[in-house]
This record gives sequence, C-alpha cells and structure tokens, in this order.
Amino acid sequence: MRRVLVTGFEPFGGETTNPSWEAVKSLPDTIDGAGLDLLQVPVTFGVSGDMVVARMRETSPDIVICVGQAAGRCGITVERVAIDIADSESEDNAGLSPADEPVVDGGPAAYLATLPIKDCVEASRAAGVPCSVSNSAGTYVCNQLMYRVLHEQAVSGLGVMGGFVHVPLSSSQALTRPQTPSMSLGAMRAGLEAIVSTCVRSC
Ligand code: PCA
Repeated sequence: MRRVLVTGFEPFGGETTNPSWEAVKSLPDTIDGAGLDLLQVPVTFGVSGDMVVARMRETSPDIVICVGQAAGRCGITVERVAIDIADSESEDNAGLSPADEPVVDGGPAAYLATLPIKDCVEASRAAGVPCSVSNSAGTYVCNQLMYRVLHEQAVSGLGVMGGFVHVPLSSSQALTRPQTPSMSLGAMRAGLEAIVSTCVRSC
C-alpha cells in the first residue's frame, strides 16, 4: 500500500484557524488505495521542518504533500520550487524572523517539486476547483518546509514525490473581509483530494 503524508499548519498571523489544516484533517483515510497520514505542524521555522522530517524517517511515505495558507491567492496553487532562503519581516509563531538565512546550510539553491504539478492543477480543475501553478512559495515557513521535505527525499533516496500546495483563506475567514479572495473548505478538500489522487496514480 502506498503511503501519503499530508501536512497542514496551525493558525498564524492573528488568524484563529488555518484552512490548510481544516481541509487536510477532513481528507479520507485512503485515496485510490493509498493510506493517508495527516499531520498538523506549527508555524515555526526549523521546528516544522524537523517534525515532518522526523515523521518521514519514522513512516517512509512514498509521497509527501504539505499544505499551507496563502492569503490573497484566489485559488489553490501547486508550488513549483522551494529555495534555500528563510527571510521574513513578520515573526513566526515562536517569534523568529530570519533575514537571508539558508534553510539548510550548504544545500542546493533550490529544489523543484517532484509532484506532477501540471497534472495536479488539471485534476483540481476537473473537480471544479480553481487551481494553478505558483512559481514562488515565498521565503516564510511554507517555503522552508517544502525545501526540508525535498532535501530529505533527495539525500535519503526514500520517497518518490514531494511538494507543496497553498490554499486561499477559507470563506469563514473572509466573512468580514469582502475584498479578500476566499474558498469554501469543501472546495479545498475536493481540490486536495484530486491532487492526492493524481499523485498516487502516477507514483
Ligand atoms: N502559510 C505560511 C506559513 C504557514 C501557512 O499556513 C506560508 O505561506 O509560509
């Protein structure tokens, strides 16, 4: 049985929920015969990467898909690349705000997602959920986590696919922010399910 590790984040930046975890925790136990392991991680540089890498070493998932919130984006976005930079003026949940630091000392400048990103986008669209490729996961905690996952897969040789998916704010987060793009948790879940299914079928 294929194993898929899917992660979501705790709330940050003054929000009381994070739609990445709300959507991830609603995924089924299995998709297309693959077993899902769902993990919530903190919005902290270092610790979030350490937690996911530890889980990968424990359970050897074939596929790792990390999910995070990207306020301001209109649809689901499948990230193409993670860069070896941690840089943020806003603090993470532990009060860290690194400037121009490497995610992994001496690591390559970037890793490309090993998920079939275009097929994932098409699958989400076919499920009726707006989705596109993003060419930057930023330089905050999400980029750091994507980089750590791809670095671990590259150096350990374990696992087949890794990548990162950003979701917009949920409709409930945007209720009083009418100018802010949002999506229902049900649509996010449907898009993520289509993405996981695509990865499992091409693994
Ligand atoms: N989004 C942030 C970190 C946690 C999350 O959900 C990001 O895009 O870096």
